[in-house]
Amino acid sequence: MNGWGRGVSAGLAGLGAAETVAAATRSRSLLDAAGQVVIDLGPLPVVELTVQLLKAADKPVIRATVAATVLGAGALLGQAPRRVGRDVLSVAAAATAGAVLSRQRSEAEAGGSDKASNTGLAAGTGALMALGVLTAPAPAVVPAALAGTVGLAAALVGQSRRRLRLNRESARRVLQSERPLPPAVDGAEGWPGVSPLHTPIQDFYVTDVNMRPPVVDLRRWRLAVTGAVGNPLVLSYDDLLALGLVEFDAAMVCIHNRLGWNRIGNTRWTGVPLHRVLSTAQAEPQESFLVTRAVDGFESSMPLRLLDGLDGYVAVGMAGRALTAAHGFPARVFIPGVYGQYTGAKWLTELRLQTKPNRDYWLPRGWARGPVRVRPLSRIDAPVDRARVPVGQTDIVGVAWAPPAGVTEVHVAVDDQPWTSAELATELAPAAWRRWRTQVTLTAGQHQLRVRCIAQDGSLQDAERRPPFPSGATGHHTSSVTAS
Ligand SMILES: Nc1nc2c(c(=O)[nH]1)N[C@H]1C(S)=C(S)[C@@H](COP(=O)(O)O)O[C@H]1N2
Ligand SMILES: [Mo]
Repeated sequence: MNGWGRGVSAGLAGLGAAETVAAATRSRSLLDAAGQVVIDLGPLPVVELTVQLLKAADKPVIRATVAATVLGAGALLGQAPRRVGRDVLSVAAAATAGAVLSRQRSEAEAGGSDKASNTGLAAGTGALMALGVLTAPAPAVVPAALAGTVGLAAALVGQSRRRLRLNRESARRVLQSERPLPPAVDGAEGWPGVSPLHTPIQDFYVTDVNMRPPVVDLRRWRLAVTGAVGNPLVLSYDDLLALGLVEFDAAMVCIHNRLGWNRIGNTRWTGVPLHRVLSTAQAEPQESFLVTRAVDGFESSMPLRLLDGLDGYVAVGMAGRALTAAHGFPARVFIPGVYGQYTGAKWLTELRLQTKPNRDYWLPRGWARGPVRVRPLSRIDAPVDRARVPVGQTDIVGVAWAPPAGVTEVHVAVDDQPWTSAELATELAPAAWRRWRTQVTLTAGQHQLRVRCIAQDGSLQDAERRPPFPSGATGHHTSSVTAS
C-alpha cells in the first residue's frame, strides 16, 4: 500500500468513525457542519453561481465536496514525508476544526442532541481513527478503510431515515380550518402539459440555508412573541392553532426563480392570520419592525406597516396537512406577494417586535434590506424548449403570477409577430398563480414562443432580462420549437 492509498484509507476510517459517533449521540453530521460553514460564509457571487448551476442539487454536492476535501487531505498527508509529530499535528488540526465546526449556527430544539461536546467527541474520535490508520501496520489499512466506508454510509442513511420518520409523523396531522375553501378547480384540468393548479408537495421547491431541515420536536416547540408587546406570549402548537386557522391559496416564489424555473409553488395554505397573533400579544403599533426567527437562528424581518397593505400568516399547513420538515414544520411566516427570503422564517420560533432595523441573515451576505415584492412573471409549460410540433395549429399552455393582486391578462407572441391575448383559467385567488392557454398557427421551421402578463394594477411584466440578484428576475420566458 502506497502513501496515497494509506492516506485515503485514513480519511475514510476517520470520517466513518466521526459520523458514527455523531449519529450515535444524535448530533449533527460532521459533513453537514462543514457544509454549513460553506453556506454561511460563501461570498455572494459564489452562492449565486452555485444556485444557478446546481439548482436543487446544491446540498448533496456540498456534502460530497466536503468529503472529497477530507479524502484529498488524507491522501496528501499519507504520501507526505513522515516527520516527528506530523501525524499528531495534523490530527490535532482536524480535531480543532471539528471543535470549531461544532460552534456553528446550531439546530437547537431540532429534536436531537445539539451539544458542542458531542460534535467535538465525534471529530476527536475520527481524528484518532485517522491517526491509527496512518501509522498502522499495512494489513490493517484496507479493513479499516472498509469499516470506515460502511460506518459512513450507515450513519448518513441512519440520519436521513430518522429525519424522514419524524417528518412523516409531523405531516400526518390534518388541519381543520374555520374557513374551508371549495375544492381547487379553475377549468384548466384538461389542458395537456400545464402545471397542476396546486403543486404536489413532493414537487414543491425547497430552499433554505440548512444542510438538512431542522426536525422540530413538537412537545418542546414554542412560539414566543417578544419585544415591544403589551402581552408577551409563549405559545404551544395547540395554543397557536386555538387562535383560529384560515385557508388561503397562494404562490410562494423564491427570489432565485429564473425565467422558466420551478422555484415557485402554488398551494392551499392553512395558517393563523398574523394580525390575530400580534393583537393577542398587544403589539405596539408605533414599533416598526417584525423579526421572524427560526430554530436555527435564521432571521428575516419586515416593517410592521407592511402588514397594513398585505395579508400575513403564521402558516402551519400546506395542502391540508401539517407542514413537512422541509417546508418549515411546525410553523412559518408567509406574506403572499413577498419573495421567499424576505417573507419570513420557516421553523419559526420567535416573533420579535423592535424599533431598530434588524440584522437579517441575508443582510451581511450582500442582499438589500427587504422586503422585496414578487415581480409579475409568466412561464410557458408546453411546448417545452426544443420540442418538435406539427405544422399548423399548436396549443401553448402555462402559468402566470402577480401575487398578491393577481393576473388580468396573458399575452403570447410567435417570433416577432404582435402579441395576442391568451385564454385565462378561472382565478383561484389573486395571490395564486393563474393558468392560461392559447393556440397559434406555425409554418414549417423554427419558431420562438414568448409570453408576458399584466397584473391587476395594470403593470406590464418587465421585458428587460435581469438576473435574480438583487430584486428578482425579469424578462420574457421563451420556448423555441421546430414545426415539421
Ligand atoms: N428558517 C429559514 N426560513 C426560510 C429560509 C431559510 O433559509 N431558513 N429560506 C427562505 C427562502 S430563501 C425561501 S425561497 C422560502 C422557501 O420556502 P420553501 O422551501 O417551503 O419553498 O423559505 C424562506 N424561509
Ligand atoms: Mo429563496
